[in-house]
Amino acid sequence: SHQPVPEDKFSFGLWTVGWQGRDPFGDATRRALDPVESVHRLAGLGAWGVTFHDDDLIPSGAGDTERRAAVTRFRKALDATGLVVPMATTNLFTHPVFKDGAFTANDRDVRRYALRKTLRNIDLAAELGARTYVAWGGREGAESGAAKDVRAALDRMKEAFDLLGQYVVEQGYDLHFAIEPKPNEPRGDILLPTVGHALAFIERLERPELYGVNPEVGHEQMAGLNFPHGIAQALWAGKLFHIDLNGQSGIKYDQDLRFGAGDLRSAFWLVDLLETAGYDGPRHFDFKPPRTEDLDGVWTSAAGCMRNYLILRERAAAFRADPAVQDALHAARLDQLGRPTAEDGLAGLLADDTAYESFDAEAAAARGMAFEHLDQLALEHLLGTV
Ligand code: GLT
Ligand code: MN
Ligand code: MN
Ligand code: MN
Repeated sequence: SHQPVPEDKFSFGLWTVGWQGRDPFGDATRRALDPVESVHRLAGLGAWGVTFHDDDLIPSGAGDTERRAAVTRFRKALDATGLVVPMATTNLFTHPVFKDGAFTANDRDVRRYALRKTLRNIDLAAELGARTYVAWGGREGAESGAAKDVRAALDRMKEAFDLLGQYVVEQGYDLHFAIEPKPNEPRGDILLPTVGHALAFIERLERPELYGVNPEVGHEQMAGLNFPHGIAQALWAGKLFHIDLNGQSGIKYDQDLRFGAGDLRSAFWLVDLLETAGYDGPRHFDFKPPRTEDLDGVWTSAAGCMRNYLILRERAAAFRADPAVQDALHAARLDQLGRPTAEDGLAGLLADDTAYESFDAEAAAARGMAFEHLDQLALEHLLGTV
């Protein structure tokens, strides 16, 4: 069935359905949503979890009493609906103080403020039971050359993440971090622009095991990259801690379309990968219902994200189960790719005449790979013609 249930682990950011449609050229087209209202609506649609930035829940500048009241109301809504908070994050991009970044701002006092703001919300994340803390460094970057010493900025980025890691360890929180890459927007160029950059950065941290990635579909596609390939490498590295699902049509501004819109073929292969790899983390939607929509359109868009995932999950499973596909996979020699190249070791490889001296490269070159047949079967399953 295409009706989502909590076991599907679908989650939404408060800022997604709550986006009022403000863009660089136009004002808001929708009223603000009360987080409590969003929790109830999402639960009604079959979602499992809800996520937030500190500022989505607690108006910035709120005093302690107002802060407590906001958290208490939110928790009541969670208790009433059964929705969980699998992840939380910090808003280090909206306030003008972050115009040159947060953890890597040139101004040291801004960096210290950003860390304190994050540490404060980590306490709230732990209090609400979150297991993952996302860090999207949207303002960490530059529009010009000499203004940012990138090596120094990476030193500061590492310093920040090491301090955050130390804090969760010292507090005994069961929380790990997921770094979210993005190539550009809002900065001209953002640091840690792709999954690959983030994975390499993580290995330089003091406690690499505490950090993984939170790749977003559209962000990798903005860089022209193959999203399922990036996800496969993150899974291979044991670093897929979280994922932001949405839609994007090619290399342009960050569209944040509902999941399934945009590059549908890529979405099909993504769902196929997540499901066959046994990824058991949240399926988190980070989309923006277009500003053409009223609130009915917002909930239609949110429901569509989940429904499209479930349809693709069904189509991908049917593809894998189809005997014709199994034959085609065999003809395409996927089983051979799964086999080590030299079980016989280096000595065996060197001693093997058939590997080189008598290897017939012309005959091997003449073998067709039969990939077109396999891909046509995939397309037919996606289109629902089989
Ligand atoms: C912001 C950004 C998203 C990030 C969120 C987490 S906020 O909307 O565009 O991609 O995932 O900070
Ligand atoms: Mn995101
Ligand atoms: Mn995005
Ligand atoms: Mn976004």
